[in-house]
Amino acid sequence: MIVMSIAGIDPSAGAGVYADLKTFQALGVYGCGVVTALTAQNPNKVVSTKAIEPAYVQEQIDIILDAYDITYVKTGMLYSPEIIKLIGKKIDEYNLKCVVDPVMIATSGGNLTKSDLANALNKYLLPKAILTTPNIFEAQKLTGIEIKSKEDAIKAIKKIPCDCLVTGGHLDGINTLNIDGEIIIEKQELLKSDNLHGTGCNLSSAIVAYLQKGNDLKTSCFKSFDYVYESIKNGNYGTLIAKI
Ligand code: PXL
Repeated sequence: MIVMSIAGIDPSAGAGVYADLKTFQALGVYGCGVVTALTAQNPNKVVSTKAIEPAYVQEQIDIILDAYDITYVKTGMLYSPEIIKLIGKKIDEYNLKCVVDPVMIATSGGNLTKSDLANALNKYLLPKAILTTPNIFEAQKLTGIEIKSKEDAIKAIKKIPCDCLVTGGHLDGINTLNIDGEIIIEKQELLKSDNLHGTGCNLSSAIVAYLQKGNDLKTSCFKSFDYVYESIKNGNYGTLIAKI
């Protein structure tokens, strides 16, 4: 029952690897965490990031997979095209099933990476992923299609080179999914909250946890909507409301 997150560190632990590990734990799976970058931030702002060298990211992945038989992996903040390319290679090498949270912009609105990662994601990673979970801004960057409505989201999702969930947090709660060519719309109630930091991280790691537990992709997405909804209700402290 072992899964892996490959992402950045947020020391406030609402987002990034620390948050992913807590979600894995809350949902009853053991998680490993490979670090791609450090950040200095709190839930309101990111003040700086420090990348880990791609060769050292590789060393972490190889030593974990030397010891553990892992299938399901999620990626979060990958920081650079070099690291994105590396993860694409590792998916092939170890036959990984990867959920890609194409982190480019935080829920708080701040850019999390210096370079434009959309091209690298489209070229090296998304074609090898089992699912990607962009918010509307990330989906816009990946496809070049401006998203202001459900119809825009459907147009964009068809251009993304893998199964995809465009999250509805910035689109009136309308989640748009493309799973095996089936377009699914799932509208959720939006909760008022002053802490939405890390909701995207928690969503994608919940999907991986539910997949590991034997659910199919669509079921894993729907169960994860409920998990994140309950987390936000609890001030976005998901582990307090473990629903196993
Ligand atoms: O939620 C996106 C995200 C991912 N990874 C790290 C982050 C954030 C948002 O702040 O800090 C490390």
